[in-house]
Amino acid sequence: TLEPSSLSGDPRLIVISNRVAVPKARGAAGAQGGLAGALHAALKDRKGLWFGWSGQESESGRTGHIDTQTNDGVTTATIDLSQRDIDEYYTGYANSTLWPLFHYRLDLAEYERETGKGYERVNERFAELSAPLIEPDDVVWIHDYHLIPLGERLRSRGIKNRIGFFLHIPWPPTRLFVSLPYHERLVRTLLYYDVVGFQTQEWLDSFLHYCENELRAEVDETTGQVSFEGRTTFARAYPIGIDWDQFSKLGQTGQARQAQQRLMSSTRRRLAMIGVDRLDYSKGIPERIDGIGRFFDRNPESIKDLVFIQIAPPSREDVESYQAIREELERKCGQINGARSEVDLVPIRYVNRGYSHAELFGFFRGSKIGLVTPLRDGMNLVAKEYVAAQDPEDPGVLILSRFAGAAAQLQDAVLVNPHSPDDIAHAIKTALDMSLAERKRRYEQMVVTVRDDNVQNWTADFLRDLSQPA
Ligand code: ADQ
Repeated sequence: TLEPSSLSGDPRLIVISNRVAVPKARGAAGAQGGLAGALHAALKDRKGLWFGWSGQESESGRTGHIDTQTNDGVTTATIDLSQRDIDEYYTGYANSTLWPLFHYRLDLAEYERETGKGYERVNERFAELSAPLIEPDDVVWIHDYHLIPLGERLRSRGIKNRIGFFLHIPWPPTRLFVSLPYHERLVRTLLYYDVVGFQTQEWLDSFLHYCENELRAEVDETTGQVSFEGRTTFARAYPIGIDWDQFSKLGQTGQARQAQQRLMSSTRRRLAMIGVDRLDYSKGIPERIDGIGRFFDRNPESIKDLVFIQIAPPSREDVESYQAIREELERKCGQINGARSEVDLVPIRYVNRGYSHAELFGFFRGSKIGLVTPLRDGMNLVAKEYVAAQDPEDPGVLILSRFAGAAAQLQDAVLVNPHSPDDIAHAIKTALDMSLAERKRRYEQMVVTVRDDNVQNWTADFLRDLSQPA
């Protein structure tokens, strides 16, 4: 019998990312959301393979043990890492060097030789263990800042396949990026890919600027073609989206309805404003709380009409700056609540846990204002989920940072400078005063983008470019 993959003629797909979302984790509360589902769908269509770290610590990574499982036509192949690998590659270079630098936080970026070496060592280990799994016609798609050098490492092992790379986070301006020791070495490895994808034109432009001005590569800005040392790479913007079909259906689930009900009955007549983020300094949560504090200072009478709910499960707790942000947030929420609460009235509810997408849908729908105010964000899918969850007849207002990648697409949000408490306070006032007609007009513009630029189209666009030699 003909398999679907041979019917469509698509080559087999290999996805390589730091972590692998095993099928049973789908739909569970967590930070992988629509992306894991979309990659699974693409892998399923093409009888693909997903390779990455298991998330487990053990010495077996050294012996080259690969744990393989096949479910639903998708094979996952995972390896463990040693504690030293995790400390240097993951907690160290990826999350304490590249993450802060790429989010414009030079003040938090640590430049340590040892972790840089660990990063290269683990990328080499990924290449060593994944290369034998790659067959000549496979198309290989590598994800995110943990694995920038992996394509070049695979090439050095003789892999000639089409290999693409997608960066989920911003690409910083050249003047910041050159503060990274060995920055040129890192960018050179990117030019071994056939296609390099970014979330927005802005990040793409920064990358091309570096290639042209630091590397002296030949750059065609209209096509994104970068020619360097006899090789050609295409750099393009592919804005990621949500799984619209799956997410928009959640509104019909009992879980979503109950969550909305629970939220609304607990706030009684007060209007809910909501923020949902991983607890990360890039998300601008303390700055958001300052903005809300400023709003209450200016409009003390509104304490009885408004409640702000911040959902933020801890992440990357091994990194010091993440412990610091957690403490800062607890202090700020405590201060505002201490100063402004009544016995039966607490202005800020701060919840340190994750929820399922169905529950989040209900919370979003029950909230008249969605506050998405990262200081810097590759895209930000929460902004899109908030829009997707609104009632078309009575939609809430999205307040969105102009520094989120999503702002390039969601121009009908109320755009703010997340560093400015005044700006956030003013935006809240604007949202509260907004007429139904205006709310609907903005929602209708945004929902078209959220629906059409969905994660399936993102996958298809990237793989189309990767599969066709240009
Ligand atoms: P993240 O920084 O994790 O992703 P984001 O895109 O906002 O940021 O969120 C990803 C998913 O996590 C969303 O589906 C969201 O619902 C879920 N999530 C967030 N907080 C949650 C919570 N408290 N409880 C449950 N689920 C929660 C990185 C980049 C982004 C980019 C994505 C995808 O930093 O800029 O949009 O990858 O490319």
